[in-house]
This record gives sequence, C-alpha cells and structure tokens, in this order.
Amino acid sequence: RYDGCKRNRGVRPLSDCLFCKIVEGTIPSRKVYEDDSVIAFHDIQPQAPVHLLVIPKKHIATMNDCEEQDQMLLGHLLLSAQKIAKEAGLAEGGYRLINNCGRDSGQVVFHIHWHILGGEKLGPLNA
Ligand code: DGP
Repeated sequence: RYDGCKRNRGVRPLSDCLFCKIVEGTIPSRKVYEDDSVIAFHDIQPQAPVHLLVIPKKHIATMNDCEEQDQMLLGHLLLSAQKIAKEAGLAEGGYRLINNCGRDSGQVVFHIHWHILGGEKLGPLNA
C-alpha cells in the first residue's frame, strides 16, 4: 500500500514555484483530480482537445531530481494518470503522456509534471 502521501505532506512548497502555488490553491486551476500526493488540472494553453497536467504535490524540479525515495510516488502518479485519462474519456482512443525534462525538452515550469494529451489523432511526437 502506498504511504508516500504521509511523507510528502511534510515537504515544504517552494515559495516561487507556480505549481506549488496551484497545489496550495493560491493560484486557481481547473482541477480534475486530487489525492494526498497528486493533483491534476487543465493546462492553461491546451495543445489538444484534452490537455491535462498531472503533478506530485511534493516539489521536485525535474525528472533528473527524482530520487530512490520517490519511487512509490512516481508509480502512484503514473497509475493516477491512467485513471485521470480514463475519467477524461481517453481510454479507448488513447492518449500521450509526456514529461519534459530540462532545457532541450522545452520544460518551462520546474515542478515535475506529466502532460496528458488526447481527444484527437495526435501529430508526430517531435513536430
Ligand atoms: P512544460 O513545457 O512541460 O514545462 O509545460 C508547462 C505547461 O504548464 C504548459 O503547457 C503551460 C502550463 N501552464 C503554465 N502556466 C500555467 C498556469 O498558471 N496554469 C495552468 N493550468 N497551466 C499552466
């Protein structure tokens, strides 16, 4: 049973992190899912008919900053993404789950997140 939520509760948000503010509710978002360790909300600049972001409540800047202790959290996040995609009606048609890591990927928000994109036939990955 996943118990990372208890550990993550003690982690302090970064005061200048946009997504930490969304987690805290000081910046509003169109939330579609929340549990003790993960939230999901609509992307503000949708790139597909359905474009959601799934993030851990714990502040982790990038994929490169994940540690061994984040293993359960990351697994939980991916299984949450599966549920969220299903709830959004994407299970049958399929969807893309994307994490951008660092400069070359185009990551702009340095709080780790996965994009869920779907609702239409998507173009090539690197278009
Ligand atoms: P990335 O390039 O992977 O770091 O994507 C960051 C995404 O975050 C981008 O698609 C736009 C989205 N985004 C930026 N600011 C906000 C915001 O204030 N609210 C929401 N909901 N999404 C945001």
